[in-house]
Amino acid sequence: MEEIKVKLNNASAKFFLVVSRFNELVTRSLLEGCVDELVRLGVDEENISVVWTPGAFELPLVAKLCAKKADAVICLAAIIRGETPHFDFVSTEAAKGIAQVSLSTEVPVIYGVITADSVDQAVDRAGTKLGNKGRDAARSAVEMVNILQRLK
Ligand code: INI
Repeated sequence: MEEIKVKLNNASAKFFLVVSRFNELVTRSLLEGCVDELVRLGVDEENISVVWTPGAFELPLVAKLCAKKADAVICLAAIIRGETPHFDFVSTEAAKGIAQVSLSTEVPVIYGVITADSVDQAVDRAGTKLGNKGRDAARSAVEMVNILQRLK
């Protein structure tokens, strides 16, 4: 039986981080956690580029263009439920779009998106009580780059 398990570090891969400016208080913390974790995993800061988008809805298109230049793209956003159905439209399209970009480009596009009912819940997942989803996204990105390098 062959079992593929890859290491969780990579010194030479290039990462594009696509970050939503909507709920910037939260997404800046996701970005900080993500960059810090990438560097801890051996990624050279020179190999990290950051692109800001207006909101989560715009992540897929920008991620698609970034995928042409990167070994992995990490999408970071915070979608917080409000009084309108906007939350459902934005979160569905962001998730669907990110998955589509990854499958069509064969570049890992990581879903580092918090969906929460309140700002407090989002903050909990952006570096306080419940970890930092940006850090989790960094680890997933490095692992996926290494898996693809092994499989291709
Ligand atoms: N974008 C987010 O990233 N988070 C949200 O919580 C959010 N809400 O709730 O509206 C949001 N909306 C903006 C959207 O992503 C687009 O930028 C906008 O609709 C323009 O296309």
